[in-house]
Amino acid sequence: MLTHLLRRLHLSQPSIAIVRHSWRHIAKPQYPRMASTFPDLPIFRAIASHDPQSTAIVHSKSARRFTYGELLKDVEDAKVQLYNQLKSASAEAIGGERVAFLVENGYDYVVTLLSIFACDNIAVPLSSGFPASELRFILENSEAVTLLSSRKFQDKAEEVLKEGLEHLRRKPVLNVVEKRRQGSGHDEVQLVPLPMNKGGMMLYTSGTTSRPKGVLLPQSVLTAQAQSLHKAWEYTPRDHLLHVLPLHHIHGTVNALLTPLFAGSTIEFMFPFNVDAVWERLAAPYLAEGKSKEPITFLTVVPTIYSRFLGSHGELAAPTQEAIKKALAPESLRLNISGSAALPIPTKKAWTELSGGNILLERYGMTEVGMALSCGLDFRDRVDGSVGWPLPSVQVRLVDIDTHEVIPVGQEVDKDGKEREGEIQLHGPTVFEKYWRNEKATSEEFVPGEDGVGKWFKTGDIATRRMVEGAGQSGHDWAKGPMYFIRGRKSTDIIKSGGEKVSALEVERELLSLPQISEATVVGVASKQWGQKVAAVIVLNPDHAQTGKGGKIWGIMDMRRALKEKLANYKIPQELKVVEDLPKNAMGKINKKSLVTEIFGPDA
Ligand code: MLC
Repeated sequence: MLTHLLRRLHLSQPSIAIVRHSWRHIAKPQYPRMASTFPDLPIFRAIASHDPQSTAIVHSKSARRFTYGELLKDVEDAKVQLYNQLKSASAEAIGGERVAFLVENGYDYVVTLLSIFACDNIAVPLSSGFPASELRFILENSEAVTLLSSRKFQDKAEEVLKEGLEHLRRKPVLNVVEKRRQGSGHDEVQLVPLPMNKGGMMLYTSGTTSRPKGVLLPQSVLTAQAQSLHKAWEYTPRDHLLHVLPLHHIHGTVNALLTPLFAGSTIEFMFPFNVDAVWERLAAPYLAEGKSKEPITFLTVVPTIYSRFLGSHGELAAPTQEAIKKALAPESLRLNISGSAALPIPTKKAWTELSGGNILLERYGMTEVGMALSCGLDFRDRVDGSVGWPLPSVQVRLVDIDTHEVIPVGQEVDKDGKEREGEIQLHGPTVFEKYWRNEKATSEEFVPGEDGVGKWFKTGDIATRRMVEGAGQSGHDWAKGPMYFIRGRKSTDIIKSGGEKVSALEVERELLSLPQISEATVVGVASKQWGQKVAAVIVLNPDHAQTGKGGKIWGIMDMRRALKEKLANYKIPQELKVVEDLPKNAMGKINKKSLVTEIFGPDA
C-alpha cells in the first residue's frame, strides 16, 4: 500500500526493465502513461538510474528547475513527436538520419538532443550566432532530414531554409519544437535493445580545409568520451555545474552536458556568457540576498573567459568581491577547468591568487576525439604549461615530425640532450568515426599503425613529454608517468581564437570572393585577450580599391561588413593589412610564419 502511494507520488526510484519487444515500439507513446521507453543506450540507462527527484537542469535567470524524472518524461514525449514529424518527411524516420536543431541553451535543448538520440538519429546542433549561409552549408553537407527550431529561432530557421537548398534531393523540413512543460514523471523505464545503433552526434569543425567538416561521433564514442571524463574528473550527483558555453562544440556538449547527465549532476544554464552576471551568480550563495542559490562546484570554460573574469573582478563592489573569494575557494568550487586553447601561465597564477588557492586544471582535446589528455585532480598534478596524461581509455603516442618514428616512452630526449618534439596521435574508443561524406579528409587524418593497434588519428598538434618531479603520485591509475606539454601546431592554417578554431583557408576563400581583393592570406597573431586574433594580409584589386564607404579606399570596416553575412563573427579578421604584393617562395607559397613577424612584429 505504501509502495503504491509512493509510486503515485513519484517518490520512489523508477524501475528499469530491459524489454525485447519491437524496436518500433519505442516511438509509440505508452498508455496508460506509466512507462517510458528508450533505446538501451548507456546515456538512458544512466539517466534512468538517477534519483528522479534530483535536479537535472536549472535555468539560471528564471530559477526554473527540472528533475531527472521530468526530463525522462519530456524526452519520451519529444521522441514520439519527432518520430511522427520525421515519418511524414521521410520513410526512414529512425536510424542514422541527421536531425539539425537550433534551440537555445537550456532545458529544451537537452530534451531535443536526447529525443534525437532516442530515435537513434544523429543530432547536429547549430549555433544561432552563425550567419544563414554557414548554417545552410551544414544542412546541405549533413543532408539533414529536418531542421528543428525553437519558437525563438523560428525566424532564423525560416531564413536559412528560404533559399539555396532547392537543388537538394531532400530539402530539410522545418519543425518547431514546443516548450516542454515538465511531464509529471514516470515510474517505469523500459529499455529496448537497438537493432541498428546508428545514432550519435555530428559537430562541425574548421580545419585545414576551406570548408568546415562534419565530425561523426557515434553513440559508442560519445559514451566512451563521457565515461572517460566521469572516471577522471569524478563528477557526482552533488556537482552543480554552471554552463556558459556554446552547445555546438565538444566542450559544451560532452564535458559540460553529457558527462554531468551520466553522473546525475545538476547543470545550470547561463548563456550567453556575461562576465558581470556570472560573477553575481557565483557570489550569490555567499551574500545575504542570494542564500537560496546553490554554490557552484564545477566550472569548465576557455582561457578567454578566465581572462575576462580577472579583468573585471576589480570593478565589483567590495562585498561581492568577498563573496567571490568564498565561491572560488577549493572547498566550494571543487573543479575549475580551462581548455580549448592554451592557458597563459600568468592567467593561471592570477586565478589561484584570486581564489585563495584554487588551481586551474588544464586539459587537451579536440572535436574529433573529445578530451585526450588532462592534468590530475590532485593540485600537485596541475603542472604549469602541461596538459597532463592520457585520460582513461585514450591511447596516445608521439611521432617524431622529422623521422616519423614513434618516440618510445623513456626516450624523450635526443643524444644532444634536447627534448624530442612529436605529433600527438590518438587511438581508442573515444576517437571519432569519420568526417561526414569526406573520405579524402578521413583517410588523410588517420595513419595505419605498424604496432598492430589499428589506425591512429593525427591531431596536427606538436608536444613534448617528460617526467615532472612531485607530480603523478596521487594514486589515480591514469595520472602517472611522463606528462605532455603542447608546443604548437603543425599547420599555421589553424587559428585558435577565444577557444574557437578558425581555418585560415576558409577565411581566405571568402576574402578572395570579394571583388576588392586580388590576393589574400590569413594568419593568427598573438592576442592577450583572445589567445590568437584572426588577421588578413591582402593585395587590393586596383579596379575596385576605391569602393570603400563614402568612396574611400576599401578598408577594414568595409571588409568586416562584407563578411558579416558569410562568416561567423569570430572568423572575421580583426586586423587588416594592405600590401603591394605577398612574398612567395620558389614553390609559389607564402611562408606564413615569417610573414606574421614581418608584418605584425616579433611579438605577434
Ligand atoms: C568574438 N569577438 C571576437 C572573437 N569572438 N573578436 C576576436 N576574436 C574572437 N574570437 C568579437 C565579436 O566580433 C564582437 O565584436 C565582440 O567580440 C563580442 O562578441 P561576442 O560573440 O558577443 O563575444 P562573447 O559572447 O563575449 O564571446 C566570447 C566568448 C566566446 C569567449 C565567451 O567566444 C566563447 O564562448 N568561446 C568558447 C568557444 C568554445 O566553446 N570552444 C570550444 C571548442 S571545442 P563586435 O565588434 O561585433 O562587438 C574544442 C575542443 C576542446 O576546442 O578541447 O575543447
